[in-house]
Amino acid sequence: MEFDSSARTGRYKRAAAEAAVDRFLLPGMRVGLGTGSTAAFAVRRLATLRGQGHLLDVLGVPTSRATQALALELGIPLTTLEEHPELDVTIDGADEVAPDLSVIKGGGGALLREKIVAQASRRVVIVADVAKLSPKLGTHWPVPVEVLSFGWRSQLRFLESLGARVTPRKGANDAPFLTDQGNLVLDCAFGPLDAPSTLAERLGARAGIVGHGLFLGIATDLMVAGPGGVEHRVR
Ligand code: ABF
Repeated sequence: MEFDSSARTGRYKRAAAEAAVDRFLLPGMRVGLGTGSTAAFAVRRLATLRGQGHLLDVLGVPTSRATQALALELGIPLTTLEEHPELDVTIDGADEVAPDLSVIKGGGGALLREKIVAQASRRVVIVADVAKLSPKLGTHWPVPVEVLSFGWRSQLRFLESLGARVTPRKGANDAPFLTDQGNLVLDCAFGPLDAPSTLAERLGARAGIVGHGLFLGIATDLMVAGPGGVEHRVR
């Protein structure tokens, strides 16, 4: 599927999200609800189907406070991983998608809960506009790294030593962005990654780094939408 100039506007996100809900959600399922504008289309599609009398027994586990608020606003019944530690499917967006369905996530700052929910799910469906496709992770998007505020400058130096140009993420009024867990996010521009798994191991071994946006071997399916329609890819 080729890049289409209009695809960069994300105009196909809704088609990908709605196709994923229609294809993968079944009555009685426990569903991880992703974060971001594409995932929000999936949440809204679920609400629409519920309004038509379908999927009324589906329970959602939100991946962020923002998604929880949207689901509650739409009347979608929610549960928790404590109640249901294994989920049937999670539908979530991504910032960048590589050909092997490894993805970079975390542009919305929900990367830690998104990964926890995804790894608790039997199926993980990434929904994306074709503009998110990339030959290699890191080509178009930095890797978000969630760090404790304690010692965060040491993490910044560590990440620079790995070759990243590091930008502490800012929130409103130029204050440091805080995740739902109250941690900081350092956006790390490494450029195209030849060995994302090696980088993921290094990040995982560092005390103070509590999460990162490399989702490797986690997505099982991709619903990608572009000018030619919606395509389903399997890892
Ligand atoms: C969340 O939403 C994040 O993991 C990801 O970075 C972002 C994608 O946002 P959007 O769907 O708005 O492009 O899934």
